[in-house]
Amino acid sequence: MRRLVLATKNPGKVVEIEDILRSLPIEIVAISAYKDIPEIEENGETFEDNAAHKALATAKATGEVALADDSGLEVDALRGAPGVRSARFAGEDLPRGRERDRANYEKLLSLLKDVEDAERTARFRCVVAIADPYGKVRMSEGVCEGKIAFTPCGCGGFGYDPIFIPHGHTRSFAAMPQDVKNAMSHRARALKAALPLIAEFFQLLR
Ligand code: ITT
Repeated sequence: MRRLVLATKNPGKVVEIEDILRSLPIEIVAISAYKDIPEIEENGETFEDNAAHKALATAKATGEVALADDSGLEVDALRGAPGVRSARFAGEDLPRGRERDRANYEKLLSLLKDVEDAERTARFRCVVAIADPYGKVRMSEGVCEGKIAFTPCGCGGFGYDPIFIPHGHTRSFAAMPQDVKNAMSHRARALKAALPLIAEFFQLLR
């Protein structure tokens, strides 16, 4: 069995990535299973910078192939914000979790309070990076277009899911079953594009 380490501390991402990559003949282990991994700083200006940095640092620290996801929400009326700063939009010091998620989307809703329906277009973007301990990195990207709701709805998923309505749907990501989100999400698209890259990494390490 070959091992792929998920270089993320976000439990919502872990659930989705494990679900989407379930059919691969590899063992998938979250970084939380490892002790004494140094904290990985995330201060790049792009999703690519952050994803590559997280994957490489994790591959080097564990000695395994690592997969990282850097993602965020781009709102047109806010000229692409919160973008790479999506996780810490409401404040740098808030601890990870439901309260921070709520603070982030409440801030977004308040910034958009005077923005009408047609102007509430947005997209989730996800860059997946795969790296090995020798320094090789490959990346893929996925996008999911949609719009920002006026009020939060649903309790599934994580992050901005309660306020994001994917294009062609009437329910938010948080109001859909997980498998419906996973069939169309930015993360699912980036991971699908990453499948040949993952295969390539495991052949090279054979
Ligand atoms: P890791 O760096 O440990 O992976 P993180 O949550 O800090 O975890 P990011 O820096 O990539 O990850 O920030 C992504 C943020 O974008 C995430 O915290 C959410 O607020 C938001 N986000 C990304 N994908 C999302 C999704 O599918 N649904 C809702 N919000 C999402």
